[in-house]
Amino acid sequence: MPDASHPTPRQLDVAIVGGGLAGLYAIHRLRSIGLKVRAYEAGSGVGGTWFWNRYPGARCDVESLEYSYSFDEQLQQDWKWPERYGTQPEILKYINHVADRFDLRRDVQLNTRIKSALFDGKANEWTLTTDSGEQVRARYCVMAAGNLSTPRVPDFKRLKDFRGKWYHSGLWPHEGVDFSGLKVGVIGTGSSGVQMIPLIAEQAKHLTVFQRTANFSLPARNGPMELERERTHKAEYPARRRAAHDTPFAIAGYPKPTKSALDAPDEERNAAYEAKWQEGGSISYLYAYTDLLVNKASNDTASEFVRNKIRSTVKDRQTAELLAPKDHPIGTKRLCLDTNYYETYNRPNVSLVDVRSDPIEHITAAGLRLKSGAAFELDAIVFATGFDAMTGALREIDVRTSDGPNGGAVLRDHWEGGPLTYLGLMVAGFPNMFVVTGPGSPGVKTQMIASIEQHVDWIADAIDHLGKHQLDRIEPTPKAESDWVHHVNQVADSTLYPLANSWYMGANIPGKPRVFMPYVGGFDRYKKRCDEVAAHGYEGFSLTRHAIVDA
Ligand code: N01
Repeated sequence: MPDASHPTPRQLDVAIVGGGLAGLYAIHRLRSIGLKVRAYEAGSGVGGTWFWNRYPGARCDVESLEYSYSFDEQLQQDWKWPERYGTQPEILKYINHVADRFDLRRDVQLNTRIKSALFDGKANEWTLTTDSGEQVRARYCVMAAGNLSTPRVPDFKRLKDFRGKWYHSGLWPHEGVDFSGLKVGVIGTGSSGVQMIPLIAEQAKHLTVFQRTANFSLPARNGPMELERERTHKAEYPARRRAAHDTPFAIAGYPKPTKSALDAPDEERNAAYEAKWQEGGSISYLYAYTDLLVNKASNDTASEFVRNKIRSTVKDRQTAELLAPKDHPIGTKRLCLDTNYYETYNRPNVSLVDVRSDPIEHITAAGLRLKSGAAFELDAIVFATGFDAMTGALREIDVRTSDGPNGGAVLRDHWEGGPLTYLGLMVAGFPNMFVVTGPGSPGVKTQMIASIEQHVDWIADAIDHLGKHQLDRIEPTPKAESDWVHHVNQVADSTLYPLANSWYMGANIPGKPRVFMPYVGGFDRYKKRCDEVAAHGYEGFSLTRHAIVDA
């Protein structure tokens, strides 16, 4: 029921869920084909991930000249990135600039969380309901709610008893946190933990890192933007962006590897890894040889190189061994980039605790206690414990249809055994609902903004195509969906990715189905497939016309 304060539902062509990089580009692109659109954003500002993740050291692990929109040549020429990798405040500033420059804010409704989305088959229309009870009707719905936007605090017992303050990396206070003089505990050593640990260590009286799984991290080699590099990059921008479309990660400029790591003599191989290590960045390293992500023996050489770097950096041998990952091949979990991460463990005020062998039993008023009984006194606890990735944001919305071949469908039920999509773009049984960079798409394995633009362009073209052909409904066939899911799994199974307990697999959420969610066949292959599907009259989709009946 609509709230009394919102008696008349707003009528749109497209309702967009999310006001991050994807939602904002969707407003711009869909407006350009004459559609009435509006984005609904839970935060009090635009920016999505970059609005929420304000923890110390938060910055992108893709270089700034790449990690930016390409849709407007003047924008990419004008914007000046001060550093090789953008910091969270810098990226948020950029996103706000884009919102102003393209007049996007008038179609963003902030402080508004979408609670449900119901498709009425007779009216051929989605009705979205917000947390204040407002209803919005739209022919199409674009889910741009993010892949890492549902923060997860593990279910530790007695957290409410803790007398100190606790924080999650993805819900960081806007005013910042001063850890000076405090005993701080950080739980989690993924990308967020690895970035914040060196900076918290500089402030805190003592920092204890609670590590369950060691992660590989490479030096970012961040620094001020080199002016010559910026000049050449900008001179070649359009060509570089086009070239990026023909690469697996949607980033151009890395020489394509030509041989297996096993075909290089030890000395040559170590020299290659050393050069990549000195250069900084993860793509360059994983792209050193053709088979680092598909051949375990090849990967072992790259993994061992980094383990040896950790051993030579961290002075305490036991700590070094704990930090050296041995349970997964390098690159099969998101490879971290850091500034002084391993060096931080040489500080006298930092200690590492292995909570794999001795798990956290519960939180106490004064800190936390491990299963063995060991107790730690803490003034603050930071959860760098990740997100309900890829499906969390959509599962939090009650998405359903009012009718269908088997009665109404419920997205949570449809995805009970793991997410099902066709091309990561649409879900069978949920007409006119598009997903941006969702499960089944390569999004999270690429330069994300390139994927966002590619997805949104495809969606805009599809809606435009429908309009031009007097059609008003699109949905994938169940067969196209199951074939795609099969293909996504087959491709993943031909790689080393499934060997890691990663958020790609849903492994970080107890009870979540273990299904490999991203498409790891590469952005280039994926884009080609999407283009072919469209060129062949939206192969695998059913496109129809429905009479509109007033509700
Ligand atoms: O989260 P994570 P994140 N007890 O899920 C541990 C992107 N990102 O926020 O591995 C103890 O990677 C967990 O341990 P385990 C990027 O795509 C990008 O760091 O499950 N520990 C792990 O160590 C990234 O991959 C950037 O055994 C527990 C950690 O918490 C993604 O976001 C920066 C635990 C969670 O790591 C997520 O990164 C930041 C428990 N009960 C993030 N539960 C950049 O662009 C969980 N953990 C650089």
